[in-house]
Amino acid sequence: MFLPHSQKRDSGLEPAMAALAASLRVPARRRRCSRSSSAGRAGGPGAGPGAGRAQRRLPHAGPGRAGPCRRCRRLLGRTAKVTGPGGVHDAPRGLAGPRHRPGSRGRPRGRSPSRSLLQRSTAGAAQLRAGFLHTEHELREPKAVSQADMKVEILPALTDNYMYLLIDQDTREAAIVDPVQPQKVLDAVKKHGVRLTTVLTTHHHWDHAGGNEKLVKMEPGLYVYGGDSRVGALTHRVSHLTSLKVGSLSVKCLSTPCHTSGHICYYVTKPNSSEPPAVFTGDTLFVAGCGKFFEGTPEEMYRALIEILGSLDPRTRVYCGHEYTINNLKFARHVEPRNPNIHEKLAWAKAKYDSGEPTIPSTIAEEFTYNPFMRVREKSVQEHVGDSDPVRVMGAIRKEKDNFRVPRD
Ligand SMILES: N[C@@H](CCC(=O)N[C@@H](CS)C(=O)NCC(=O)O)C(=O)O
Ligand SMILES: [Zn+2]
Ligand SMILES: [Zn+2]
Repeated sequence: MFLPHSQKRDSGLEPAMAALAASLRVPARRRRCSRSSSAGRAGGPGAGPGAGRAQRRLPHAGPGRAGPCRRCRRLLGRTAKVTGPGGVHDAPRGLAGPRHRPGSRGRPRGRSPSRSLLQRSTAGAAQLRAGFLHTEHELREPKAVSQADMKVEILPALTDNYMYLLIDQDTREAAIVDPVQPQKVLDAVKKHGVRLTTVLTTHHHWDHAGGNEKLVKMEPGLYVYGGDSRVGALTHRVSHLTSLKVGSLSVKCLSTPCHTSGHICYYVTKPNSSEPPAVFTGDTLFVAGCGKFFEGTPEEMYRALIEILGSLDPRTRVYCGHEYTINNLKFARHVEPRNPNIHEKLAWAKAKYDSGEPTIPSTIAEEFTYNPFMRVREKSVQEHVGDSDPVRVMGAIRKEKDNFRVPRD
């Protein structure tokens, strides 16, 4: 049934519950608020971007204020609200749809996620919700990065994803990167008074491409780009160095297989402009980290990070798919404890987190100073691994991060 835009809302929960019924692969504990934990933990590693910060006393963040949830300290998105026992809640990430296999960092000690889920799934939907959900999650606010040539509106989505509204200032034409929450996208389009023509999909995973079908139903005629036939509602399959336009902005597609085999990063420049370009890196490059190697090899990630993204204009602003900065920097600090850039960026990121602001964007030049996956040619990183081959170092630190327990400082 067609509804006017004003009546459409992303509950976030229906696809989530359907996904839950279809699959028992929810990383349960990682998605829970500390208060609903039977162990009485005050959060814990893996609880979100601020995991490991759970013991810190933060000023009260009351309803409507930006900031971390006062119960579990996680920064949370605006739209995934559902009504459950005790009031309005955010749909926890574990209910937000099928995702990749959960990171080991978030698992409860001595309990596998699947076992934990199984226990929950037998308790019935109501109890399941009650176990997962809690009240008064605060908001992660959108933020705009403006230049004379382009504007990027950072739109927090789900628990720690980002969508990006890219606006060509000359023509007011816009593209949306990874629109997993379509209503939120259309609200931003309306707010800016721009003409949305284009969807840029970084990869097919649900938390990035899962809103495509719904968005094209709400806004027929959109061009949907992506590098993988698994991307929903795809109209144009792109490959390495495919070029396209968003108004007067030039977008170059960069094939960066590894996290998924069809992953694309989008590099955006304005011809004849002296302002910095932008790159949308999805789950290939994060601030201070990189994506898991689900469908690729260390060689491929080396090529993606060092040879492709690493050779862009160093001033290029990096807009990545998730808010993982704090946890990534804690791992970076573990790899290079004496790198002052890591300590400085971590202090900065914690301050951002506490004020509810994104740690996005960084720049390519900055990433080379603290991101261990961009620093595999550095002696300090190689010494940590005990190997001087940069590709093997890439593989070794990825493996180490997959099993890294994030400290709670
Ligand atoms: N570590 C993630 C676990 C979720 C996860 O696996 N995320 C994917 C992208 S959706 C990933 O590639 N993470 C990179 C990493 O954990 O280093 C978290 O902090 O929540
Ligand atoms: Zn992914
Ligand atoms: Zn992702």
